[in-house]
Amino acid sequence: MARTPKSNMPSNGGETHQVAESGDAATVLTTNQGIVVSDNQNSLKSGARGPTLLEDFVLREKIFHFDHERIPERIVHARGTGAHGYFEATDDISDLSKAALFRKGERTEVFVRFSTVAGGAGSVDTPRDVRGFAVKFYTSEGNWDLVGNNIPVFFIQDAMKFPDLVHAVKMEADRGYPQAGSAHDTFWDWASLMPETTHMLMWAMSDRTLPRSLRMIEGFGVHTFLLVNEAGETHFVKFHWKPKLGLQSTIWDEALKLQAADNDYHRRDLFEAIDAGNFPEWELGIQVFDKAFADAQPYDVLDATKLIPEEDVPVRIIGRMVLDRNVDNFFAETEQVAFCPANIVPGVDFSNDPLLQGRLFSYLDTQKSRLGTANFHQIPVNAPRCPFQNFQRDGQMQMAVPKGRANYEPNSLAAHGEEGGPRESPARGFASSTTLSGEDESGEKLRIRPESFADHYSQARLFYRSQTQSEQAHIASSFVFELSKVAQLDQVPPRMVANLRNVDEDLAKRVATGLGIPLPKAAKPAKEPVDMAPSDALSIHKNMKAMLEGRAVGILIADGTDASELDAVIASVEKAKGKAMIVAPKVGGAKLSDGSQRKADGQLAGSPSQLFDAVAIILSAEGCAALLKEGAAVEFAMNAFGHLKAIGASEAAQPLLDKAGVVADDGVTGLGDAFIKAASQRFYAREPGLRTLA
Ligand code: HDE
Repeated sequence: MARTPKSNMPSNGGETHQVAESGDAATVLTTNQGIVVSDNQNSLKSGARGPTLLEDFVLREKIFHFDHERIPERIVHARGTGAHGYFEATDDISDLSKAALFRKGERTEVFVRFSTVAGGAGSVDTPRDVRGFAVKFYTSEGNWDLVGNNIPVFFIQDAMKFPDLVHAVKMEADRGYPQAGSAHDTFWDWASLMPETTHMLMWAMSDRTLPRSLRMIEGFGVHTFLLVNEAGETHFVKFHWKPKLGLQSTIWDEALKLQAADNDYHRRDLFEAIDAGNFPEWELGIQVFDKAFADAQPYDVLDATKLIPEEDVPVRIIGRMVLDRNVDNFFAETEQVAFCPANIVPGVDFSNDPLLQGRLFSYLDTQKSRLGTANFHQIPVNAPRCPFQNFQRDGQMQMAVPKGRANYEPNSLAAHGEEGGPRESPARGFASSTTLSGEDESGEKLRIRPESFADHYSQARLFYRSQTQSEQAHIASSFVFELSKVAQLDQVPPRMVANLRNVDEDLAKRVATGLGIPLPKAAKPAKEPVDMAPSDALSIHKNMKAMLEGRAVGILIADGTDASELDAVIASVEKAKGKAMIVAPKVGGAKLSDGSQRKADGQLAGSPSQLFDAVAIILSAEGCAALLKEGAAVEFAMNAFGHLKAIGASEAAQPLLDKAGVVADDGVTGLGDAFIKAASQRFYAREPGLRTLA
């Protein structure tokens, strides 16, 4: 019984057929072989209620393709989000590097992927975790991948330890939890036995791992690299990304509550900002130094657990990166993008950092396993934008169709009038320059850690002592929180605190007191730490910008809210380049004082204040009375206060503030200019009155 469904006509199953309006080949649904599909709702059966026929190639192809939709997720950095943009060189550094992308005024297309490290692809956006900051530059001389993090140092010094680090931090082998977090036995067991992790742990326990937005994080190349100029001269270099919106982090309680409010908080924030034309932007900076400087430091510049204080080598800004286009397809682009630190262009080179050297192998290997073929470079998001050709052939999913017989060289095919294929170019080609960098490159074969890598505590101390009081309290409290989750309380936390005694006595005492354990004997350091001059660049609080740009203000309203007050707040938030979001008990909105109905951007129950940077509460007396009975409204104010945010409130909203325990301070204002000024910042001084910090 043949059926020829008409446009949008329900079929026998109550399903809707959406039929192509014209026979145009571009709009009709086809199989992967280009056969036009006549029915995308029903499989081919023998009789209306009979068995499905194996002959149904449309069904078989559709299900077969679906069965293979997933690919292995990244072993680390599985959860991420990406965007397209461009890099523009703004300063002439031809004396340092011959790379075309650094020529002043040159624009290079980029793809950036931000990620968390420990969690699976389906985990949440806001655990306490390092953020990956990977940039693929499609330069005119080939692809350069700067695969960095939002923290300038790393947990380990040698690639040999990476699988151990990752096994320890990811969910535990026998029980499959916890997901996306380091607050568990195996991580701290391992970390407390590895003093070289101490500096990175300080960063990981700071608010750096709780970013407010991916648009408000720094990025770092971490390793020391080399810049190479036309004359072949080399300099050491460290790469830095500095966000235009300044640094901003959430606080721990807020991050926890964000996990309940919006699992996709960071990816949504990035996507919506780009979608609205508010393109995130970073400056690219370099710290350049030579062998004489490197040799004079108390640390080794090849050791990825060390940074170079910006006070010692200032960061010179050489370009800007703007992300101005969202992906069209998450899988095709963000999931399939394959970063490899080994992708490098003439003018940049690797140093002998043993962690970097290991990465040069790992990423190519992982991409082959993840994407299934040596031809992953042909996927559009990975393909260079400049011409590329060689004699590599075949393999799974070969997309190119090379012509002719030239798949080897040398060949003399051109002499017979055939295509001879490409040839090497000593003049333009990449020539390794590490022999010029002054590093050791000859000697015995040794499995050894250099003596110059032995100091594990001086820079951890430098980091801690460069923080504000509030930041120090956050660090101490996170150590307490994480170590409190460790079951072997008598073993692991004392071992960790023993290491912390080499960082800072006060920190160690705070953590021991917070855990309620006796202060253990200090661990014996491999090398005695030294005091370094504190560096303001290491503090988030000293690098925040008081601005509403890029931030969101949640405005709680209810029936009876004064329309002109509401409009005035929205106008002043938008004038300050902030985003005003109306929250009401019902998403259909509220009936305002002037009788008009105002639609909400979010329903109160699903739009708690942790989603916003500041809140305004604009209520009439009746509206306030109604909201006093709503737990979500009381929590809206209570959490905004607890998360150190500005609260601007109408007079009639006072009973709600009282019920929420909001007490007057600089961040609690009326609705005028004072609120806009307050909304551009956080009120860290409020915190000690609100919760016990270590
Ligand atoms: Fe990675 N890392 N890593 N890593 N890493 C991966 O590659 C690895 C390291 C970083 O958005 C993997 O494609 C080793 C440092 C980022 O796709 C894998 C070592 C830094 C991303 C891998 C390190 C990073 C990765 C997993 C020690 C900061 C996400 C999937 C020798 C400078 C890239 C993949 C993206 C991803 C290996 C250490 C940053 C397995 C062996 C240090 C941002 O290849």
